[in-house]
Amino acid sequence: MLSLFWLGKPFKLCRIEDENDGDADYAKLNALDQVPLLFIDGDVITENGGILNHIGLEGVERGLHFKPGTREYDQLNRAIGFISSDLHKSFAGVWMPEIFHDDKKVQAQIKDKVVKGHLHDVIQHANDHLLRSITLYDRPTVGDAYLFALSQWMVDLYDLKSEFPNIARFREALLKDESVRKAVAVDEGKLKEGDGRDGFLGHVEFKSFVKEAVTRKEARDRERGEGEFTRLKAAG
Ligand SMILES: N[C@@H](CCC(=O)N[C@@H](CS)C(=O)NCC(=O)O)C(=O)O
Repeated sequence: MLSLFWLGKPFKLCRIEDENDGDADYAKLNALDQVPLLFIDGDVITENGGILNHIGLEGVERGLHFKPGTREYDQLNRAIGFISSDLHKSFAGVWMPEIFHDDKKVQAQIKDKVVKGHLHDVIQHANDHLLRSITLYDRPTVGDAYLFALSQWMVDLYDLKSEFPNIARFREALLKDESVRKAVAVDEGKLKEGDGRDGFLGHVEFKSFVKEAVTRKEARDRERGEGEFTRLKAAG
């Protein structure tokens, strides 16, 4: 979401306030039933890496990504890969310990072990090797937007200033940015309306979004004579 604020093109947000608000038809948009999802011109893009590269390449001139074929482009994709596969997924033991064990007591032990062990090590890597200065690449990119979103989850788990000082400095620097503060306010449910200045046009309700998006996606798939992954399957 932060990367969309930085891009500045018109967008609406759809939030799932409560998992019980689920809509079975959402799986027609993302068979993994996960967020985030970017719906653009009747097409669906899922996976943080897929979405961020799309937004980033729209915003190369704004500094959100780098031109394909450059060393910086490869480096930023590498960073997004690390953030997506290592860092993001390492929170699973904290947010969803039930996928590892049914017993609540064991779940609490899993969470504790992950926070003190594996997750700590991965954040340490980000702190020591990923953050060269106060941002990933001397200017805020879509990678920084992703890292910032995950750093929001770290705040309640760690004393960032003493344990991961580079992450703490990174957050402090980004929080001076008006778009970052807006994105946080939206995330906390404190900002509902957009004034369109930075592209934000407010919210769209979940069920009506799913209904319209499914209709448009199916029409688009029919036009092209393909479903998701058809071409990939044919190639593979
Ligand atoms: N590989 C996906 C992971 C996305 C992900 O883990 N999303 C979580 C929220 S942070 C989710 O939707 N969880 C619900 C579920 O898995 O049912 C990506 O990078 O976008």
